[in-house]
Amino acid sequence: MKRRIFSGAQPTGSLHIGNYLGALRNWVDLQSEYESFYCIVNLHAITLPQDPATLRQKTLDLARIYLAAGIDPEVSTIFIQSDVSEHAELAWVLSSIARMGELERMTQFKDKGKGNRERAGVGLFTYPILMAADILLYQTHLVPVGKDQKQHLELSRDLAERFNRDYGTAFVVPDPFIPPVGANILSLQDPAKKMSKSDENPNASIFLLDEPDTIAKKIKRAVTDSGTTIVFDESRPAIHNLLTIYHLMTGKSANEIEVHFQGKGYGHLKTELAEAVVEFMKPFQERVKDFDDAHLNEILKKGAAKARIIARATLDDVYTKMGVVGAT
Ligand code: ATP
Ligand code: LTN
Repeated sequence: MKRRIFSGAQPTGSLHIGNYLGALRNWVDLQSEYESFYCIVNLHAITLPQDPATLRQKTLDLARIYLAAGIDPEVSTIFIQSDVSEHAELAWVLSSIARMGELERMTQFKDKGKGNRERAGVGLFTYPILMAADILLYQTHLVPVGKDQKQHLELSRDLAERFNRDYGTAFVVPDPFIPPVGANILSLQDPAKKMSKSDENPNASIFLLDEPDTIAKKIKRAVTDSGTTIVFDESRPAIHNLLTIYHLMTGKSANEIEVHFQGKGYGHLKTELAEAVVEFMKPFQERVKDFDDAHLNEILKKGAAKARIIARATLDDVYTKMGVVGAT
């Protein structure tokens, strides 16, 4: 039997090349080797305020992006989180075994809650428990994510191990898959931050659906550093980031790239990088138009039906092990 993958993205904002290079690309590459489940995590999205009509639209748009990126619905299961209510149910169970202290240590809560504990939503605080439920419901072996999710994955592992120890084995303990290159694409405007959907500066991120002109403009405006040589040097994060994107978009090796740009300036690098990104994105941007809403809904419905069977079996086992039973 194939080992399982689970991963997901939130239907908020617009997907950027960081999401693609850190996560989606690996979902596509690994989908046939594993039995893969790719979820649109709308229940995670509501941990911050969302406009209902926009959220509805973005949910379907994200399915379109999964497909255009190369996730094959004949191979992988694609579904919407809220279509499988077991996610919320298992999250409740896990919230009873998770500890305040371990959630307090989650850095994403501190970032997204903007340090204001009094006003931050409780859902934002317990967000990593829902993520653990997502993963553990499917007896997942591998979770391909970007580096920012590493801490959440560690919590998922801890919760699985704790439950298995206290009540008997119900869960596979999942491993993260964080790619060696591309797991932390940085903001084009501030290399101290990761590229993020929620960055208020639109020049910080290249979105998967950006027009070629916009891509070129954003890259032209990207901050660089005071050096002049174009080499992979981690102590110069801005140039390192641009070169990493170039490497992943062209498939050229670091050595080839350094030789290619020897004696050339930042302007030259930016022009070639923009061309490479536009070229890379072209087939994806064409494919996105291929999927109409009816077709997407059909895929998502089928996906949810398949996911629900596995999710229910895990939840029944969990309830049985804990002595949670209804009237018979
Ligand atoms: P953001 O922080 O960009 O607002 P998010 O992390 O909340 O978004 P999701 O859509 O849930 O966004 O993320 C999908 C995947 O993209 C996750 O696996 C995440 O680790 C990955 N990811 C997000 N930002 C980056 C980045 N800058 N570099 C690499 N991977 C990233
Ligand atoms: N927390 C993730 C999204 C997410 C996820 C998951 C990723 C929710 N559930 C399960 C992998 C597996 C994020 O914010 N990027």
